[in-house]
Amino acid sequence: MSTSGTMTFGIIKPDAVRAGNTGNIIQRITDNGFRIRALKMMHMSRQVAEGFYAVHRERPFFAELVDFMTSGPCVVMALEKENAVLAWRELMGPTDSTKAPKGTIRGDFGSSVGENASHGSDSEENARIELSYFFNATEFC
Ligand code: FUP
Repeated sequence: MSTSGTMTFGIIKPDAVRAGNTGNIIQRITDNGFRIRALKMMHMSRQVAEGFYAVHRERPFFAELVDFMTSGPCVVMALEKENAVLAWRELMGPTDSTKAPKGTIRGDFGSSVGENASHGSDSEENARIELSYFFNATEFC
């Protein structure tokens, strides 16, 4: 039986990679039934980070967000599961790590609203946009 589910886009952010939590976070992802369809480590340029977060460019935290996302390598991922968008956001927890419950990725590995260890798409449409921003069709396994 094949249950392919849907895909979402995730990032293990530079704070979590720097702290040595890449493996811990990938373990949680697979323990929670996600299939990793694509994954790579990359160090975002300013242009790539600004393009990715273009929707936030007028927000007061935009410069800080781009500084943070370009501060070191991150890991970008295509994650597949039934209702992957919602399932991944539940596993990450709320945006602000200081308010995220223990047991969530942001609660356990993040430290603030900005340095929150992970990203996840907020809709299936944005998942498709974000996946194609970082991956070519040939990179999905
Ligand atoms: P999320 O969908 O949970 O990633 O959250 P948002 O789209 O609201 O925010 C995107 C990123 O902007 C967050 F991951 C962190 C950053 N951010 C701040 O740095 N300060 C804020 O007040 C809100 C968001």
